[in-house]
Amino acid sequence: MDFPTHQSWTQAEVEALFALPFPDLMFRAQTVHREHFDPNAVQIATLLSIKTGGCPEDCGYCSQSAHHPTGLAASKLMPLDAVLAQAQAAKQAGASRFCMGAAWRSPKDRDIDAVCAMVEGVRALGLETCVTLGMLEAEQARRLKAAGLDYYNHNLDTSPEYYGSVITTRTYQDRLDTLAHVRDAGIHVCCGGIVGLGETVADRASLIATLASLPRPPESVPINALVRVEGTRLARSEPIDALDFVRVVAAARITMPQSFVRLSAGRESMTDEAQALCFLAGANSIFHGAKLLTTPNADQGKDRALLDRLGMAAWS
Ligand code: SAM
Ligand code: DTB
Ligand code: SF4
Repeated sequence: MDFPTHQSWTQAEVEALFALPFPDLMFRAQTVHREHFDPNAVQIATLLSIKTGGCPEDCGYCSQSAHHPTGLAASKLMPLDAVLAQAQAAKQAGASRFCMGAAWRSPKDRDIDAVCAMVEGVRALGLETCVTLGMLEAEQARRLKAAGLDYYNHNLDTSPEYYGSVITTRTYQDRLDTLAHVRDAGIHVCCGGIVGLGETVADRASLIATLASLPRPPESVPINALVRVEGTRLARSEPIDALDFVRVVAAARITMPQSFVRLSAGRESMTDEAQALCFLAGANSIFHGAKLLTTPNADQGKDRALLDRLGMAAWS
């Protein structure tokens, strides 16, 4: 099959990428990667949960859903000074990007006031900013843009076909609407998904094709491997094979050549060798820090040692 060079990809075309012999897939991904990025650099991002737990949504994977008995204590929105102290520490530890997440279905207008102040403060430290706050109205997106927000993260999570088995409290269209508001406000879109939710290979291809065929592809594409949290509905899902995970990263790179592809949740349970293959496949960002939002992240010392062993550097 001839693969498209244009922006629109079908599920069948992405399935054909997955079906390529691994060396051919990796070669294609590296070739595309080198046309647009320094292949030896990764962007270091740090995550902070600014409002944890008690979320009314029923996302089957999430530790923060009130539908799940995960034992996670719900907290209020963090105060500005505490957030800025964490951002400063992240910068000191080598991060150039700071991502703040809140366990909301959608923020209230007064929440937006508080988050705008956080965005301004984090930017003033010289860090790129990203927030993920749930569904957003058009005016809320414009206010975040005015505060200087660089990226808004809102994931499609999985294929349109499998979505209903993962989340019932908001629709795929709700997510697409939020992405359109973010795009229209002039904020960069950070949108990806999770694998290892019990989806099929066809679902993975459909997710990637949907992302790549958005009116404009997201500038940032996080690929998460499910962190299986005890008490969540999907805690017993079969983990994805490491090489199949690499194939998803490669397909994201090939179909969205100019986007940052972020090796996001799930690194803690990946070998160094699997992570190295993800970098070869075109991943060029990692979350660095003791925690993701609520779960442990890969060890920070091991991250530094891995980048050293690979001769790779932090992108800035
Ligand atoms: N509440 C907001 C929302 O869902 O839009 C923002 C925070 S939410 C935790 C951000 C994203 O993290 C989710 O869309 C999902 O893709 C990812 N995520 C959450 N829990 C995860 C888990 N256990 N493993 C992997 N990814 C996860
Ligand atoms: C994304 O795609 N992955 C990050 C970020 N966007 C907000 C979140 C990962 C969360 C992993 C589970 C946890 O720590 O609660
Ligand atoms: Fe709530 Fe976000 Fe978790 Fe879904 S993923 S339950 S919306 S915090």
